[in-house]
Amino acid sequence: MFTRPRFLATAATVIAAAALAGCSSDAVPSGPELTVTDPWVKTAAPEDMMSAAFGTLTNTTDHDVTVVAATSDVSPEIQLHEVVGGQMQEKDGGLTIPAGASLTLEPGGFHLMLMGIPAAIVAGDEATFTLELSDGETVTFTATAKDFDGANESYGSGMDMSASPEPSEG
Ligand SMILES: [Cu+2]
Repeated sequence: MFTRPRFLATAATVIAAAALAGCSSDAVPSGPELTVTDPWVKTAAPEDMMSAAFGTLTNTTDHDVTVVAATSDVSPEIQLHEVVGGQMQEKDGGLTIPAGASLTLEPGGFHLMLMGIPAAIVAGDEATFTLELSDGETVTFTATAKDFDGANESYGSGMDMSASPEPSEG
């Protein structure tokens, strides 16, 4: 048996990260900063109190876009939620979509949380949502309601809504 130890000199490669140049402030986007694809909202009965909306948000600009709030005709209050360690919570600072990238809102991940829905949301219903961006722009989209069983468990276990009927924010 014959082995020859070999030592390979490896040239270190230095990669210099190019600083991102600030883009022209004159550019005014002609279309929406965000496009929303495949939006849907989970069907719910009023006694459920809560529902959630999902979809894919695509940033059409060359800068980060942050959704800071959302409103809808089917819910008096909407929170921006994320799921961390199996529990959902409000996403501090809103939902940021990097330049040119997409963020998918899906069961088990980011979602728009509908709080205190006043009326049933039944399959096939169309709900209008408006996203408020950090720069003051708004993006409106229509989501179709569809049944989704899986979301019940994760939302029920993630939030003790039933245990604290009174608002505890403050
Ligand atoms: Cu939630």
